[in-house]
Amino acid sequence: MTEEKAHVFAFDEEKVMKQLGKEKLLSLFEKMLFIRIFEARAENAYLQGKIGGFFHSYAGQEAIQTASVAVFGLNNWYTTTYRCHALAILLGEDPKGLMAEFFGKESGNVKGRGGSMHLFSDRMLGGLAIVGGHIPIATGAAFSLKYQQKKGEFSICFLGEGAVAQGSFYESLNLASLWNLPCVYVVENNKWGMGTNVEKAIAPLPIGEKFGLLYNMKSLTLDGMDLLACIAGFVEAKNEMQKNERPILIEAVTERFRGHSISDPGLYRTKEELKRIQKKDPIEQMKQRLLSCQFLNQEELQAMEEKIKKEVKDAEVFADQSPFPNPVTLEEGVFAEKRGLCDTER
Ligand SMILES: Cc1ncc(C[n+]2csc(CCOP(=O)(O)OP(=O)(O)O)c2C)c(N)n1
Repeated sequence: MTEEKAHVFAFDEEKVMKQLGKEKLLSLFEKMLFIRIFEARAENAYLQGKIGGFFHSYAGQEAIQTASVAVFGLNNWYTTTYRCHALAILLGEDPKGLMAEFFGKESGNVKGRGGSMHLFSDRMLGGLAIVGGHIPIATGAAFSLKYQQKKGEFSICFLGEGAVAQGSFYESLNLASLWNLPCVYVVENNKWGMGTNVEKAIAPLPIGEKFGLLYNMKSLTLDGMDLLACIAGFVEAKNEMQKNERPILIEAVTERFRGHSISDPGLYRTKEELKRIQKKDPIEQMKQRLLSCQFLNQEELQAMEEKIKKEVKDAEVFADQSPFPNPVTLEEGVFAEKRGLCDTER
């Protein structure tokens, strides 16, 4: 089946640039660049055997969560998948703690218990590795906001297009629609669920439009490779939700630059295909815009890169030098019962 063409949200590039202004544009660009450099360094550490378990890069998708946090702000509930490094950075988690978590160290974001797929923050309910498992959690967070009458706060749920086939997606959108929950479902359609193309996995395409119609929700389809398009789209979503007090469905069309995880050689995409995809690099697009309107010059860009590299290097040194958790404390800080299932007292 071939994907029907979605109506991609149109926006006025100049207007968005003007509204954001030089300082904000530079800070958003710097955030995306930080995420890219941080993950590249961590991948390198992984290849040196310093990081165990899985590692899912967000490279190529940075514009989506950067824009979403910029527009909605920190004071909301956020939930995402195992591809969670960027969100934790954007919500202000210390890069040292994040890198230490990758390394499985006691000083890590969740004391070395979770690894790269399970990052948390005050308003971030995961980093969760079960595909679709976090969608009801986000919906519950939206319910709690509504129940407590917390106007102006939202629950923002990022998921991959692969999760759209899960029952948890259907049940969540159904309830959110029935109960007018303040939930933003952001499907980051990077076209691949591991090695399976979206066209072989999801029957109703385009996702945003079809599922929006099905669940009686407004939907927006965004160019997820373009920071400005994402900013404009999330502003529209926020305005709409404030006006109508209804959930919303966003499909951000994107591509990931790396394999599904670090161990995936990505043989399902040709080198030419990858090159074509990388031409749409959200960071490169923003860099060219900032250079051409002289908000940034080559020396400033270099200084920015060096500053980020130093901070990331410091995080790696911190992670390297931190101790592993003491095995005696294994059960501390985890949400689990001490007694085994075969305990007869149960
Ligand atoms: C319930 C469940 N089934 C299968 C898996 C194995 N698995 C991990 S990631 C993944 C693909 C998910 O793709 P998508 O939702 O598009 O997210 P992306 O990785 O592209 O960000 C699968 C099948 C899992 N973790 N959980």
